[in-house]
Amino acid sequence: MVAGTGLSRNLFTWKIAGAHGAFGRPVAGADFSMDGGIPVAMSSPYHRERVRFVAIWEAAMPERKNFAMKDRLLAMIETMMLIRGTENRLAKLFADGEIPGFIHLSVGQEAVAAGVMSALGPRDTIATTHRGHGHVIAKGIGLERFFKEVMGRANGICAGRGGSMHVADMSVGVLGANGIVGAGIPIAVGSALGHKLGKTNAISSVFFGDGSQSEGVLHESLNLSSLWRLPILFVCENNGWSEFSPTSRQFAGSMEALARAFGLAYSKVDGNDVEAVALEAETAVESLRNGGMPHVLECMTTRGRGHFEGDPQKYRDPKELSGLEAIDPIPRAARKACSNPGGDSALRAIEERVASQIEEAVRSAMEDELPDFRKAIEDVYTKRREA
Ligand SMILES: Cc1ncc(C[n+]2csc(CCOP(=O)(O)OP(=O)(O)O)c2C)c(N)n1
Ligand SMILES: [Mg+2]
Repeated sequence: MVAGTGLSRNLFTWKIAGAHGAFGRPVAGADFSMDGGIPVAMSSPYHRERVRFVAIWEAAMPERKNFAMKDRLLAMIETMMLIRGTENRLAKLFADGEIPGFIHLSVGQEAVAAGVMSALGPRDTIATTHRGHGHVIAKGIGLERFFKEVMGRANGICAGRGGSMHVADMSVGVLGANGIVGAGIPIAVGSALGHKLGKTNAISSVFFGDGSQSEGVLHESLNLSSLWRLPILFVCENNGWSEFSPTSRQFAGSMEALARAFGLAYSKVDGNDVEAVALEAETAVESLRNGGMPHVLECMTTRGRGHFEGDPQKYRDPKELSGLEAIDPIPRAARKACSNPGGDSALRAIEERVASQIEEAVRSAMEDELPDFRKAIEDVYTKRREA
C-alpha cells in the first residue's frame, strides 16, 4: 500500500512494474468524454461519430465549468494513472523486444499532461515532443491504436509507420509528437493561426522541454505568436535535464525573461501538483479564448527515469534518484483524494479500470499484424487531385 492512498504499492513504482494504469476519461463519472474533436474525412462514419462527441462536449460546457474540484481531481488521477500504467507497460514491452526504436518515458511528469489537458476541449489542438506519450493519452487518443502504433503494428494510429516519437491523431486534436527538439513549436503556432483565421474559438497548445529554450525556433515562435496575438499556450516542461546534461549548462537565460521579451503572458507552477497545473492552465486558456496574449506556462517537474529507456543514468546523483518517489505526483494527488469522503473506494475502482483497459489494449496490439513493407511509402505525398 502507498501510505494514505488506499492504492497498491506497485502502481507508483519508478521501475518497470508490469500492467498498471488506467484510461480514463479526463472527466470521470460525467456523461461526456474528452474523446472527439477535429474532423478528418467529412463523410465517414468515423467523422460523424467525432462530431457527435463534440456536440456532447460542448453541450456539457457549463456543467464542466462547475465540475467540483473533488471529482476533477479523481478524473486527473485516473489520467495520470493511465499514463503511468501505460508507460510502465511500455517499458516492459521494450525490454522484451516488442517495440522498435527508442522510447522516452514521462514517468514523474504526468501531472503536467493531466492538468493542462483538463483545461482543454476536444477542438483544441496540441503538439508534443519525443516524450509525448502522456500528452496524447491525456488528450484522448484511443489506447489500443496507441499501443499498436508504438509497437509498430499495421493497425496503429499511423499504420505503424510513426512509432513512439511520431504519434499523431487529428481526430482528437493531436498534431503530432516530434523527435526534433523544438520542432513541434512552429507546428502549434500554425495551428493557432488556423484557429484564429477560422474563428473556431479553439486554442493550440504546445508541450516542449526545457532543452528547447536554447533553440532559435522557440524564440521565433514566441515572436510571431505575439505579433499576431495567437490563441496559443506554450507549456515548458522544465525537468532540469536535456538528455544527459543539466539544462543550466546549455541555456543562459530564463523562460520568464524570454516570454516577457516578446510581451507574452507568463506563469510558473509546481508541475508535480496536478491541481495547481489545472488551475493555472484554466486561467490561461480562459484568457486565450477571450483574445488575451499568448501564454507561457512553465511547469517545474522531474524526470523519473532515464532520458531514453535503458539509459543507466550514471550522470545523475544517486541521492536525487532515491528521492524521486517522495515527489511523485500520483500518490500526492491520491492522498488528497483519500481525504474526501468515498475517495478511497473511488481510487480502487480507478486502479481496476486502468489495469484492465491497458491489458486489453496490449492484448489487442500483440494480436495485430505487422505492416506490409511495401506500404512504407504510402501517404508520403498527397494524391494529385483530378481537375
Ligand atoms: C534539434 C535537435 N537537437 C538535438 C537533438 C537530440 N536530443 C534529443 S532529446 C534532447 C534533449 C531534450 O531535452 P528537453 O527538451 O529538455 O526534453 P526532455 O528530454 O527533458 O523531456 C536532445 C538534445 C534533437 N533530437 N533535435
Ligand atoms: Mg528537459
